[in-house]
Amino acid sequence: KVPDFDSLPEVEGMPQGCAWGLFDKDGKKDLLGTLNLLTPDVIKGACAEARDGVSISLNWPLNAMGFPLPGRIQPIHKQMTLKETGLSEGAGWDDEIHFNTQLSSQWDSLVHWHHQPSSLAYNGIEVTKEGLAAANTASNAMPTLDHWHAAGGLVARGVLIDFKEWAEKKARAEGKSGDDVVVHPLDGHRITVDEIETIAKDQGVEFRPGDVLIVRTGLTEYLQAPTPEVFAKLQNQKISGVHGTIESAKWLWNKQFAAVAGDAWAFEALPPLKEDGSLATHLDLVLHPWLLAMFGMPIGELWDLGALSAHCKVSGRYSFMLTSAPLHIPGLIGSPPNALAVF
Ligand code: UVW
Repeated sequence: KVPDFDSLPEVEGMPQGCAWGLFDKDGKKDLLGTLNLLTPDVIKGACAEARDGVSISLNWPLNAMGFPLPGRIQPIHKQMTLKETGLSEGAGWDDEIHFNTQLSSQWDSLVHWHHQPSSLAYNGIEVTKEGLAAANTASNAMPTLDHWHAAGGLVARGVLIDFKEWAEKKARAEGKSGDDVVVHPLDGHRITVDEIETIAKDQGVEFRPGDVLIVRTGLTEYLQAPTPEVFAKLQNQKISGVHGTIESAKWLWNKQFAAVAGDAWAFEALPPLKEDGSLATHLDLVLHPWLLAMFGMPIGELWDLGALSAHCKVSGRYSFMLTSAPLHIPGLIGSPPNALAVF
């Protein structure tokens, strides 16, 4: 049983609620964080969700972001005949890819965002270039995504919280119609834990320890082929997501989620807010440092949830078996999730 936020053992120099050391074993620093909640019983429960023979990919194409982003290059995908590679005169093809792992569907590993005042990552680990450059996963002491492979990847019960669907249903129930019903993911709605609980109830789903919480705002569906309206809204830099507050962080820990994910840009709503409610910068993100660095809870972003939403609506089932295996590259900071929802 994992202690709740207020009962977590004190970690010197860190605020209450820091989970460093909790999953350490045999004197070795843990590198998996809340993936430790995926016990054999939890995985068996997740597998029991796969009973309808339906599998849905949650992966946005690597090149789906319909416009350039500062600091995050567009993927370069080079396809070559075997002759062009110099390998063989035979007929056939190879390809090479160069991409930033944060531009499309992704996992943020536990080293992507640190506890800002200390610059320490999960478990108090100081992340260094030398550490990240470890030649293989076994010698890599940074809590990066490649360690998931030694643990068998991620198999968990996924739960979709379809905020967009619920908010638009609510708008219709309030008598709105036409464009007034649309809850746009670029209007910067801050989804509270009360709303998540209400949506779960409305969808008839209950959370269990070890679940992966997946929140849909509809964002990837709007970004793939951006209209002039989308470009105009992007200028405001208001992106819907889970409300980035310490209350949200506490709730996410206390629910014992193995990970969280969504189609939002940063999972948490942007821009972040300061404690007095005024707009802040990325330095003041709340859920990134709390989840990744303090809890060891991976964050999934820009997952493509349109087809999942449609299936959940038709089937009335909002829980499923979720599988995900990041790329296996030692020192991997972010990765396409290769995520599947199986019903
Ligand atoms: C933000 O852009 C805030 O998040 P990430 O770096 O995880 O994409």
